[in-house]
Amino acid sequence: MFESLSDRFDAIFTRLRGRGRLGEAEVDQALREIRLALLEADVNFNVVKAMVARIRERCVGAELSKSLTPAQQVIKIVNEELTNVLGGEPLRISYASRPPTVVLLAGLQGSGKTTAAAKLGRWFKQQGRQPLLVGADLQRPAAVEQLRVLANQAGVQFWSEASDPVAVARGGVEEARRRGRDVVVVDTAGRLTIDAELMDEVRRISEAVEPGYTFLVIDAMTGQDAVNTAQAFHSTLALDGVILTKLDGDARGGAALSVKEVVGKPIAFASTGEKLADFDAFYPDRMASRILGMGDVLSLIEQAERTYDQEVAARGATRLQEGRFTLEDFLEQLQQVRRMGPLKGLLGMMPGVPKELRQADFDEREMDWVEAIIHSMTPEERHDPSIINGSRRSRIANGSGRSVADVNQLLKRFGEAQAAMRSLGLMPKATKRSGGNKKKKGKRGAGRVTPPLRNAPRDLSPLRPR
Ligand SMILES: Nc1nc2c(ncn2[C@@H]2O[C@H](COP(=O)(O)OP(=O)(O)O)[C@@H](O)[C@H]2O)c(=O)[nH]1
Ligand SMILES: [Mg+2]
Repeated sequence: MFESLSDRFDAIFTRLRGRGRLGEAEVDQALREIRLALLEADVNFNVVKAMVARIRERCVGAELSKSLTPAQQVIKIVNEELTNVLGGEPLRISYASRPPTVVLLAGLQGSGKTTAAAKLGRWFKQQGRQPLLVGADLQRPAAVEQLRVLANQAGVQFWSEASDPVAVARGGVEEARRRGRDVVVVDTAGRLTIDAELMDEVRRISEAVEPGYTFLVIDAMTGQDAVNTAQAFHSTLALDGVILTKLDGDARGGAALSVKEVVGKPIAFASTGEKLADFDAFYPDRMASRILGMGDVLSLIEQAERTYDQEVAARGATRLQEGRFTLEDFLEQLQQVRRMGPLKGLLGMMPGVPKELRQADFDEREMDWVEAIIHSMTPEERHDPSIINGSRRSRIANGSGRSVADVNQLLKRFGEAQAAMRSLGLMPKATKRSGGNKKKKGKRGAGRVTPPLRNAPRDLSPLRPR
């Protein structure tokens, strides 16, 4: 579902990230591509137009966040607008103070009403409710039987009788009261196309049972037709929301992206397969992130915005560039990153991080140890680790409760990191006296290697804003 759109967004954002500064031209280009991607995903033209206009407006007025790169800011805006288009907040069912809460399902034939009724029954049951499914589709005897079988599979109670649909629906609500059921889901008959008779029937059922919720079931695979159907139904029947089915079969997703804006009613539930379990409440924000292929990167961005002190980050970067990056700076950066939460959690939220790494067990204590060792150094030592001789190493080890080998290991890693920065041109070659330039790394500690401080500085580098 949404694969092609996801791929398009991925390409657009990758290009955007590759640019340092984003001027008007770059943003325009990205917006053109976004517009095309949405249109190709069969999103309603007016919806696309309005959405792109809003994104443009916000990008131009750029709510400049100091801790995000320009590309991240654009992505954040696109994600928020996509979430809005998909409905904003997820629908929260409020149950009738005088039970039962009646839920009426309407829709064209084959849209997935009967299946959705059973799935909804199962969902309500999971919410701790006692639903009753009522079969009011009396056009075909098989329809009632289908619901009975599905209800049975879902472990949900079922009721119907041979009379007319309005009477069955009304009778179903009375039956629910008798049985002490607190939710009633009424399945109704559909037609191949919208006709007056069908509309009249659902309307009469609706008047008879006064539903708390009327959901229109629409088949996502029918694209913009689904949206037009929704509009037609909404003009007759006051809809509370839409149940979008067969999302598993719809690679484009245009219907999902158009319903809310065109009909004015949100997607309440989404069905993604034939099995009863392939169904859930619809979460616009999660769906948007999924379409944008971002893992949970937005939570990550928000976390960074909340906790990352941009001034400190900038100070670190400057010192790096000037070749004055010391253990003191390192400690400061490390603490910044750690404030964002456990490393494992952060990696879990980053897209593109290999699964092995996401699932790896990080020993957060190792970072505690690194901090302890640096804390046990004097300011002079932090500025120029090359003065840390044997007796200083013992003192630092004692002070931090770690072994001399651990101290050696940290100094070695820091020396190597500086060497790496130099080779990347981040630090001038041997022009400064401070830092680890003069240090002969690993000299004293070599040969006594303890478990390396594997996860400390190196793994943090991707988290530093560029
Ligand atoms: N792949 C897939 N099939 C679905 C989904 N929802 C319903 N179906 C299938 O669509 C067909 C019509 O569903 P049904 O509930 O009988 O539609 P109704 O005529 O509106 O009651 C059935 O074969 C269902 O198994 C879905 O989300 N994904
Ligand atoms: Mg049916």
